[in-house]
Amino acid sequence: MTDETRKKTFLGFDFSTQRLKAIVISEDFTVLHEADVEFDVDLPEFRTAGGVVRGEQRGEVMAPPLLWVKALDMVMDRLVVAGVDFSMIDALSGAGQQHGSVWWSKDAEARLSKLSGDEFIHTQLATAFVCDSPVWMDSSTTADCKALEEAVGGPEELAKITGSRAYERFTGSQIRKIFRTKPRVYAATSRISLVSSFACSLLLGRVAPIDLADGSGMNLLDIRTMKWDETALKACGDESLATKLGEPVPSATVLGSISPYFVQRYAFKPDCKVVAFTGDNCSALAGLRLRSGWVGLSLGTSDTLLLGLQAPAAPPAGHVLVGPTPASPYMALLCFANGSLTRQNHRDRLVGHNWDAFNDLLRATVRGNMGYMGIYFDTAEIVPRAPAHRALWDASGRAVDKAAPQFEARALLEGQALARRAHAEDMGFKLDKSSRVIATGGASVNKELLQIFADVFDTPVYVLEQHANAALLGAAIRAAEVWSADNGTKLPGSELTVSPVATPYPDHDKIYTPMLARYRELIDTVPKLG
Ligand code: XUL
Repeated sequence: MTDETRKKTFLGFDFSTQRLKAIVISEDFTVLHEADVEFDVDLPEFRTAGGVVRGEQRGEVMAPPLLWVKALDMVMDRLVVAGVDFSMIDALSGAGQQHGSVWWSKDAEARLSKLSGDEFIHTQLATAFVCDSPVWMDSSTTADCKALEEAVGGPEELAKITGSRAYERFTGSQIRKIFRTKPRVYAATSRISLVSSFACSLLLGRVAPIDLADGSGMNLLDIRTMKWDETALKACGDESLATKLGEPVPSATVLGSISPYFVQRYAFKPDCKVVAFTGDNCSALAGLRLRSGWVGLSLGTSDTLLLGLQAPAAPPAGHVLVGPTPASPYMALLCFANGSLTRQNHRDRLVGHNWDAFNDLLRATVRGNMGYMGIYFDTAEIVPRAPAHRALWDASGRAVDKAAPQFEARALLEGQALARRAHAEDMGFKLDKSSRVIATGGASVNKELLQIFADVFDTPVYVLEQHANAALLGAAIRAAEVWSADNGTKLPGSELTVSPVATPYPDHDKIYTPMLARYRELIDTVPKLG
């Protein structure tokens, strides 16, 4: 077979909160192989819970970057066992949980450039990081957010420039906190990466640039000029910050060829291309190929609502980011921190480790839940900004400590769906009879959950037929498409198809319209963060 006639394959990674996933697709986007590593289970030595560790101060949430490095070693070996022929891979790319920052030490770049194929990467990068990585669940930077907003002229001004008012998890305020509270860590740092660009660096063999889409989740990037905003940089660090961050690049960029480490150890071809990695939500948007009127609903550790935009506009929703593909130059994003981890916690509490048993509970009570409603914030919530809190009410509006398990199960999921709809509406997401919700992420395989979303949103819910995880599939598809455009080689590609999994019941309106109004009243009574 000549190089021109042999089928091409592409590799995608997703460095998400709880696991690292990898996928190999063919040139027509068929899934060929998959592997994953679950941090808590496969790497117990890092003592993470849900992929993160809690810090000493209230709201601090981080992850040790070596965990992710070791997971990469592991997932590569699992791909070998799955039978992947790495010499057939033409390009790779990836996605990473958004906002988290990785702080490289002064000798990191040199170490990255001469990794020896005889050893695991994690043993060679043991001293490459100066601190643990603050991640998106961190809510400890409220004071830094206020200072950043003040420095640029207020929250609206910051939103106008960067697409978002200041949020605790956004990387600018996280950098400011380290600059302020740990000056020696800041000084010892040569480069700061996002989780996506850090992961890309491991494959590239040098510190990879931050891509514009994930870079716009930092409160530091001017989303119109596509450059770092000087005033925001100055508010978050010193004159070395621009160098520490490096110049951002468009997400659709081929950064170079794979690190020789992977050629030696896994027999990749030396010219296998590395396409810039991006944020998981940006990658999901690329994977979902949303058409006008379609809204992406990503049900992962966090739940997010995603929308493609043609222009930056004033934020119609929580955040406006630079889009990951030329087809979506901008995107809107709304993020809820209490997603799958919270669902799992309460499933375990109510019925043990079993989704079927949990779904049986849901079916044991009616839609509308006989008036029981609940708010379950196991971790600080982003929308609305609220500390960890749990509340449950009965049909008469009385707060109760607990209810029968079936009522709690339905109160949790209906409460989540109502919150997604209420806050999406408040922030300008337009959902009407012509809308479609396209669900993705781990929990999108749960039809009972999707039925609740269909009823509450008054919209049919669809899923991608090709894969339940659009961020992961999107990573491999971006690798294929960016490689193809760069290389001038046309790929057969394929139209991704969506199929309906839940349609609203005829009486959904009678049940959920009053509940939506009740949710709005109840959420007002819940404590909020300052
Ligand atoms: C988005 C956000 C989360 C993370 C989770 O703004 O904070 O969705 O990307 O992976």
